[in-house]
Amino acid sequence: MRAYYFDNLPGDQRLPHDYVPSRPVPPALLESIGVKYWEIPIEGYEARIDAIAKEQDYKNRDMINVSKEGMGEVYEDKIKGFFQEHMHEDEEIRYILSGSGFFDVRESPSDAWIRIAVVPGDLIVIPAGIYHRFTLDETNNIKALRLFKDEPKWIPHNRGPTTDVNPYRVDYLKSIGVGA
Ligand code: KMT
Ligand code: NI
Repeated sequence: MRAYYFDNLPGDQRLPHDYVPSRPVPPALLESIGVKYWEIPIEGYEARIDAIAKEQDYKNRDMINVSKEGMGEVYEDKIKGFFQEHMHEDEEIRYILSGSGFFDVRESPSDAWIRIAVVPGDLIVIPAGIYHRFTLDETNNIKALRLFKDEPKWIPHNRGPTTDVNPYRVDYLKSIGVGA
C-alpha cells in the first residue's frame, strides 16, 4: 500500500497520477479521515481474515475479479461505475489477493484526492460516508475479497446535493471532526 496526493492532471485514470516530486500521505493522515488498513501475507491469509471477520463482525464475503476475462460484457460499464465519485452507507472492505489498482479517497475538508495504490496482501477499510472511487492500474486486473457487515449491499450513491446531506455522510464528517 502506498498513499499520495493525486496530481489532478487529465489523462488515463490507470496511470499513477503521482506529483513530481511525489506528495506522500502518511498513515496518520489516512487514519484521521477514517481509512484503515492492514497488511496480511497472502500465504495462510484465510485464518487471519477469518479472525478479523469474527472480531469485526463481518458476516458475509465474496470475491470479485475485475478484469476483462473475469467480468465479460459488463466490464466497461463496471469500470466506469467504479470511477464515478460516490459514497456508501456501509464500509467498503477489500482484501487484495492478486493484481493491483487504485482507490482514490477525498480528504475533508480540503476535498483533495488521495490515491491509495493497493497490492496483494493489503486489507483496506473505506468508511461509510467518505467520497471515493476505484480504478484498475495498467496491469488491468485485480482480484479481491469483499467483506460485509451484513448483506452484500454496497449501493454506490454518486456525489451530488443529495449525498451531501445523506445522514451517513453527515455522521462520517462528524466522526472525523469536520463540520458539515
Ligand atoms: C468497488 O466497490 O469499488 C470495488 O469493488 C472495486 C474493486 S475491488 C478491488
Ligand atoms: Ni465504493
